Amino acid sequence: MSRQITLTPEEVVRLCERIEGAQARAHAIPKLTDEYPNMTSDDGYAVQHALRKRFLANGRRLVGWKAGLTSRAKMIQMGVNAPSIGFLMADMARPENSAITTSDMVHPRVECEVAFVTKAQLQGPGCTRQQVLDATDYVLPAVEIIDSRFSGFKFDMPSVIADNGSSARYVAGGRARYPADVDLRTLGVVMEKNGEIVATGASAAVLGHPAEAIAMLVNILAEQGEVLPAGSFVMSGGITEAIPVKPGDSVVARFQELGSVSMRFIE
Ligand code: OOG
Ligand code: MG
Repeated sequence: MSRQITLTPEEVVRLCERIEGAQARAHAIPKLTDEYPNMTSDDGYAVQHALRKRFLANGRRLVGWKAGLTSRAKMIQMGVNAPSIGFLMADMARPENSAITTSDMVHPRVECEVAFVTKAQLQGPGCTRQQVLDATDYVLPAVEIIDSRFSGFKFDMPSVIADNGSSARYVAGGRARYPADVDLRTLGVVMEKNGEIVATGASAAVLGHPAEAIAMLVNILAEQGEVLPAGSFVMSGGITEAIPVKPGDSVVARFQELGSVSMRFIE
């Protein structure tokens, strides 16, 4: 499959710097396709790749990846029709039950996800759900805090991919389980904000089975000539729509069989 790149290398660097600045200063920018209407998803991945190289060069550590836009609820909420992937750095993690600052984000939202930790390398193309399950050490519940850098949280595929899939923070916790000990299709989740239920769902909402999202991620990595190393932390995508949060909010995500993940938000 040939990649469709329309941006010049100089434009990739320029857009990478624009995204990096918006992330670092938490300010919203217009979606990239306003200026580059012919941008493709492959162009988006070229910008994301440049961003990852820049972060690594700055001494930041890669811990894993995230699949995004893998449930219908998320695709409908964001008006897109395909999944995407993004990378996760160690410094994006926040401890369970901690106070998470919001002044360093534009318009954060929370979503419940099943996370996988791998014990063997996974490689595409053609990676399957079963290969993912065989390579999984354990699964655990996670909350991703996404924060699009685009005005109004509105974007299209090329733009959101360049913005690293809106990745901002993540909190893992609850109870780790072996994948063979739980039915990963039927896990119920309840998201509470300030004691009220704001979203509910079941894990099958993620491509029928969350391991399917990890296989999809591995296959997208393969298109970029990359593998998923053993020991990776990988999030499979929001099960329900994402919920906006502001200072003062407290959030609990309760997962059947996997326990719960809590956090609160401060200025
Ligand atoms: C894109 C990121 C999507 C998920 O879990 O679906 C994502 C967005 O909605 O801003 O992380
Ligand atoms: Mg997510």
